[in-house]
Amino acid sequence: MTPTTGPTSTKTDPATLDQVVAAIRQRDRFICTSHVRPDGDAIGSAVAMAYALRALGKEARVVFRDAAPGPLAVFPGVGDIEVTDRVADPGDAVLVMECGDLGRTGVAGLDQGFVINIDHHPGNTMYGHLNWFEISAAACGEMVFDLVQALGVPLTREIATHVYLAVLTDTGSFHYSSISARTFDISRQCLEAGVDPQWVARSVFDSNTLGRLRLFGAVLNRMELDPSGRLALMSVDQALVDACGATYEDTEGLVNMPLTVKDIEAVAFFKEDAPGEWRVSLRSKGAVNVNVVAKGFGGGGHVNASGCGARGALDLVDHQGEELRLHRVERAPCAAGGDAAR
Ligand SMILES: [Mn+2]
Repeated sequence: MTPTTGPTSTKTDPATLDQVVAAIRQRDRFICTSHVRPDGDAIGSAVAMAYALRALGKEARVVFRDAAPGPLAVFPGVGDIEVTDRVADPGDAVLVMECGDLGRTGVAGLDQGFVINIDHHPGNTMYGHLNWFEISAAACGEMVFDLVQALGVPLTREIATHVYLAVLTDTGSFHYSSISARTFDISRQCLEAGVDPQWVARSVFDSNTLGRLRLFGAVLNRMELDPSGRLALMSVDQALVDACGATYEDTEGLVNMPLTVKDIEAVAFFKEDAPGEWRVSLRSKGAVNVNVVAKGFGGGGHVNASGCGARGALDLVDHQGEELRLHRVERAPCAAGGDAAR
């Protein structure tokens, strides 16, 4: 097991799942949502949950502040996602998945409803009327899988496809330390339910635009290493994005590329939101803990994947021992939610 920081595993007792099931059974109209700039786990968890609720004869809207990443448009139900930053009617309950705090949704008005918090991010603020938190889940989609079973809903191909999407993307294509035997057992059941893993992988990973490929090349070309050769520093700004004919969304996944080099153990990827204002994505391998760095800057996330905000120049970052330290960069709140991911 990779050591964790912050609140260590507080796996909720099984009674919590029963409470969530009971709360769902008592209600009819739901909103399913997740975080801004949704990833595969956010989309997969919310859409799978909506399918399960509809199978129970309930009404379910899927609401996101931002549209799904382009490659996910081909997944079932994604076309029905409502993109908005405000809901007037929160229904009978709001299922918030994958969010450490309610603000991560970027959607106003959700706090007016009965909030069910389903999440696996360390540091979850337990903001819901019901809070189901499992730090050991490799993806929020694993929790959704459990909930679907507990609700007695058959694992349809649509639900299984979204659970598998969540697991595949949140484990970094089965790379990360969060993977358990359960992860594979859930994946097995998804395949038995009709998921085509090759179709999912090709849809997610082999659906890039040319602009995205050019942007990857440009950013990697100007990547720098610290003197130890263990820390990679990357940055992107609007000018580079424009020059490549890409968008900021096209940087998704790019932060993980340097870790494919054997000797590189950590990555700091600075994305400029405004002049001198950076959203920082931090990634690492093994015992290198980037969560402590992110926390020092008002951000958060996981041991191997965290995010924070920062202000200042880029040449002020270095690497000490097993810890990354960002020096002399003014601490900034993680207003944009950073890019904790996963
Ligand atoms: Mn996740």
